[in-house]
Amino acid sequence: MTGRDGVEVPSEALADARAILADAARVVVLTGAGISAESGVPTFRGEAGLWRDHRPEELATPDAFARDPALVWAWYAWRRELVGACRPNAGHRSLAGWLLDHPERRLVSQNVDGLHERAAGDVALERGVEPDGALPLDLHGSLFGDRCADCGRRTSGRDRAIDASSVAALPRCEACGSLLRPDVVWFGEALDPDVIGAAFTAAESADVCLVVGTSAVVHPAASVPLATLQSGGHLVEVNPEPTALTRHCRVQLPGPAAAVLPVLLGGGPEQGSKAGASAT
Ligand code: BJW
Ligand code: ZN
Repeated sequence: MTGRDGVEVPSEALADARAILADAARVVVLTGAGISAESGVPTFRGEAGLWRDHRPEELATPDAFARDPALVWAWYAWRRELVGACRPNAGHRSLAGWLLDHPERRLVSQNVDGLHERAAGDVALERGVEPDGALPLDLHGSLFGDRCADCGRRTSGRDRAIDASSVAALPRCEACGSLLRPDVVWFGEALDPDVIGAAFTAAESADVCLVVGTSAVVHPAASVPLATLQSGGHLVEVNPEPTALTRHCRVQLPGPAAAVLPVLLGGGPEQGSKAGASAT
């Protein structure tokens, strides 16, 4: 994981990004797994990614679940435990505070970890306001939700202990008795049309799309910033690595989100170019 302390953010790029955001009447933010990396949540791709040892089609597809539901559930039970012990970091908190300050900014997330929701709740509570303006449109569902694989009935999976030792032990729907599955969007499945529709509407009318911690290879999520671009808006990216979108960006801020966002958006070290942010 990238070191947190003393990350240098190029001051010229930082000034450009701040100016672009200050000039924008409407901003949409798209986040990916990288924003949660410094909370301890593994990303999907890359050296330390979740899929270094598993191919996506072995675990995150409807076919994989039909073939071996216990294997898929074992992976999700492990991730629930891991992510459940993680906390929002300075990047989530900074973003939540910035969104609460400006209702014309919209957060769209590919993440299923619930850390944006928790940061929004924490920051809103500290301010004595409602968290709604900082809640994300969750494109890929929630790691902590369950859904019946047959009738679609949704329930919370937060307090459910998963025994994935055999298919017989897996959780079942109380309404119809079919297997429950995690309430996430797998490859080949359609995103909720209302959610992805709202994301594109926000992106099309945005002057800027701030793209944070995503490799931008999974569609349709990766097309959200392109909608802003096609409508004449600009992209600003926060990512320690170049991505599929970098060549389209007005500004790329190379660094970890937990360090860069507090410097860019506030809620961290004031006005300096040295981003000594830490996970909270
Ligand atoms: C840091 C950092 C730090 C590190 N700070 N940054 C068009 C073209 C080609 C293919 C398609 C297309 N349209 C659709 C497809 C097919 C497919 C797809 O996109 N495939 C491509 C991969 C080739 N898409 C789908 O199947 C989608 N469904 C669909 O299109 O349905 C159509 C349909 C219509 C009608 C009926 C039926 C069907 C669904 C996609 C679902 C994706 N689901 C997953 C799993 C969710 C559940 C789970 O978690 O288990 O979502 S896949 C996985 O990838 C997860 C993520 O949300 C998603 C994106 O990953 P993300 O967030 O970008 O993570 P990484 O790891 O890739 O990147 C991390 C980044 O962070 C890196 O850049 C690092 O550098 C950076 N980073 N540390 C900041 N500290
Ligand atoms: Zn059911």
